[in-house]
Amino acid sequence: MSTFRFGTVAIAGRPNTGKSSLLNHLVGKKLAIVSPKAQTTRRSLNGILTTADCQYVFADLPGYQTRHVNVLNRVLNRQATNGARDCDVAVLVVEALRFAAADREVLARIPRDRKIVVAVNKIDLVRNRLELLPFIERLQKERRFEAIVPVSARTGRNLVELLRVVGALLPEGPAAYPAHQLTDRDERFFAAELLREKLFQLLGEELPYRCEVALESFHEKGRLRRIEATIWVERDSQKAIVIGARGALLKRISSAARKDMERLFGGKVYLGVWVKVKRDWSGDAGLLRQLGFG
Ligand SMILES: Nc1nc2c(ncn2[C@@H]2O[C@H](COP(=O)(O)OP(=O)(O)OP(=O)(O)O)[C@@H](O)[C@H]2O)c(=O)[nH]1
Ligand SMILES: [Mg+2]
Repeated sequence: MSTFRFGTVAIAGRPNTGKSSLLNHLVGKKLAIVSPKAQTTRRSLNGILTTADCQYVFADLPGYQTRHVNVLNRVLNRQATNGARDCDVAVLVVEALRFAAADREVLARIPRDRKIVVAVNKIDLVRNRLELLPFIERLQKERRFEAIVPVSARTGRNLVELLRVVGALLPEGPAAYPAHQLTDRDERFFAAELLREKLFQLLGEELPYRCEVALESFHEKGRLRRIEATIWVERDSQKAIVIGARGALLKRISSAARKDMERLFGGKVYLGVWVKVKRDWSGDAGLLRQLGFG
């Protein structure tokens, strides 16, 4: 009989390289929120995949960033750094044909003795595949990597190979979770995250960074879940934008979030959403702790 392997796999990288998309495709379920904007992920989550001979615990981490400085960004960077340290294997996600200072910063924070596999993501966007070879050769000069695997989190290309390579690096050991368990987070977590995802997807360039979501209540009665949430913004003017003319934008946001929640939870959802102002929440360590940031 072959041996069973178990381990944690940190998915690290600078913002927007496709870490959350990769986690979702690897576990086969959309758990992590995704948007075209950088710094979508603010709270790490584990996605668990159990195969015949391996249990992987993938940790989706916030993108490590150096462009903006405030208390929230420091908290996110700390999460990213700690996550890449506390794992058996780190998967460093980079974008195909792009490796620059921001990627190097992330790599520098992964301890020297950590096993690293580089996932060169978004290869579906590379027209000439031959260009990947010199790119991979350049990557090899950055650090001793266990492997460099070109993938696409969008199409799923080569993810089986990524799983094989990562699985072989995990230590031998028994599974820590039941085989059907997909994540360590509960429905409350996903409810708040799905609402925040809609803010990233439906608001303009800057506003999502001024917004945070807090769950007020979550009640399950039969197959109906009654969920109430607050969207925190930093100013009255932002509140007016999020609500929109006659509440139209807020209605679109809530309705999109509700549909995703119903899909994920497999039951009807009543969702009530309020928009409130908390001045400078992203710069206030006390408020951030109340909002659940460690
Ligand atoms: N074309 C293409 N786009 C991708 C691929 N993977 C992710 N994307 C897109 O890249 C954008 C960022 O994806 P995310 O998964 O949110 O990236 P992330 O690294 O988790 O970003 P942060 O949480 O902000 O650090 C989204 O628009 C995704 O749809 C891919 O393989 N191909
Ligand atoms: Mg993400």
